[in-house]
Amino acid sequence: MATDRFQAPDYYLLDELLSDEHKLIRDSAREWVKKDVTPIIEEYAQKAEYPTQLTKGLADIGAFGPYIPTEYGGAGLDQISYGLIMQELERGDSGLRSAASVQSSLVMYPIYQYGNEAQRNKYLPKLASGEFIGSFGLTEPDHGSNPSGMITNFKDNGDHYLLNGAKMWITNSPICDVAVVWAKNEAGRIHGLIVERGMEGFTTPETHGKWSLRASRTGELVFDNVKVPKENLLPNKSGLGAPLGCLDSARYGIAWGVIGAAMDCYDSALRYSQERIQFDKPIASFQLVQKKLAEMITEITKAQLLTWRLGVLKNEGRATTQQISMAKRNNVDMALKIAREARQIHGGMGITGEYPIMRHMMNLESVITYEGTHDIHLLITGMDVTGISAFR
Ligand code: TGC
Ligand code: FAD
Repeated sequence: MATDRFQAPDYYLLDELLSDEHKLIRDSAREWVKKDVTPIIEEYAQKAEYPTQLTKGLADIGAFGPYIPTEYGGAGLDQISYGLIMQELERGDSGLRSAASVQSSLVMYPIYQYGNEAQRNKYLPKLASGEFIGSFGLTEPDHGSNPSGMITNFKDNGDHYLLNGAKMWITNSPICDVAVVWAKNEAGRIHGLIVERGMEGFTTPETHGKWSLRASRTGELVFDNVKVPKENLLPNKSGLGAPLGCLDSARYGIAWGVIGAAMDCYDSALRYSQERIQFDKPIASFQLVQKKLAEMITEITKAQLLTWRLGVLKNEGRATTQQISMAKRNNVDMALKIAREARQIHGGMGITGEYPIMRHMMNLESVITYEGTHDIHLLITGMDVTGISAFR
């Protein structure tokens, strides 16, 4: 097992922009990842298993509902703290950050924001402590980038709703206790419903054979005449804007998270290039290797600045959907390119599990697609600057 020698790059002294509390939160997440995640994550990714034993640690570092108020079990932190936790988790593995993103922004956030007091009290503390694992069902087999076309639906059936349909590509579906599911009512309006494991007709088949996010469980949510109690409908928001509001929060976390993956790849490539001798010199002496490293640290620094500013805007309630799209798109692309360059610097060793590079690279192939593809985010920016939608 390789020792974790990670040293976080901070070329523009961005630590000076963080409060002492931010640094404390970031450092405790970083230490936890070093101690509990990096020693085992490669093995779990190779086995295609989610390390369930990490759930308690995730809860302890505040990764489940970082910005959810403490009265509901959340950590009551600000948006920059949330971002920093995501960065440290994804430095470990995108699968872990995914688990925290889904639980926090896609399950706890809608229950907190769109739910009533009874729903908040019933679900949020258990989700915050990791006693419950949540999943979020928006994507369907025939409706990915275009969720408004969804066919999953529910009908009023007296004292309950009858839910039918299927969701696909759902993170944590095979292990979830509760799922926030988006479905259309008889009038075609989208609503969120809380579906619990054990409800008759609700199944969660696993998706196998992924080359990406192997340490994360993915599957379907299938509803065959599931009787959902009426009190499980999220009452305070409906329409496509409701799930899209959750995505704003999760995409923001991803924009921070992938910087962690990029930092890990850069850090590993820098060290390897200083230690690996070819032609009697460290390969770091060669201009072509230096070009790669110099461009990596430049792109990481730009992404750190973009994301820090976005965090400030988010704390002030001023970050727009479109600004979040830009950061998600830019930073995932940046991280993926850095992973590919870092892989080259490691030569043949870069394809092995002895270094984290190939695992990050494969993970990022999912991250560039989920939560809105690279091109969908480009079209969101295009629409914002031109005022013209090019989606349809
Ligand atoms: P459009 O007409 O643009 O919007 C429909 C309504 O929604 C409102 N709206 C928003 N409201 C709140 N927050 C936002 N971010 C919003 N964006 C839009 C909008 O104002 C409108 O409201 P109203 O009142 O006028 O009806 O919708 P469209 O059908 O044209 O679609 C736009 C598009 C393509 C940008 C959108 O649908 C989209 O983002 N598609 C990508 C789908 C996506 O990101 N799916 C992610 C699934 S979850 C996931 O991947 C989890 S991965 C988990 C992990 O980390 O492991
Ligand atoms: P499609 O929408 O079919 O897109 C295919 C290609 O067409 C893309 O390149 C896309 O950019 C392009 N395209 C589509 N429309 C346009 C357009 N108008 N203009 C230009 N190009 C276009 N979903 C959930 O709901 N919950 C989850 O927890 C979840 N977890 C996931 C975990 C993993 C590992 C993965 C891979 C996906 C997950 N998803 C989840 C689904 C994810 O959000 C979708 O895969 C994503 O939104 C894209 O949908 P799609 O795969 O159907 O691709």
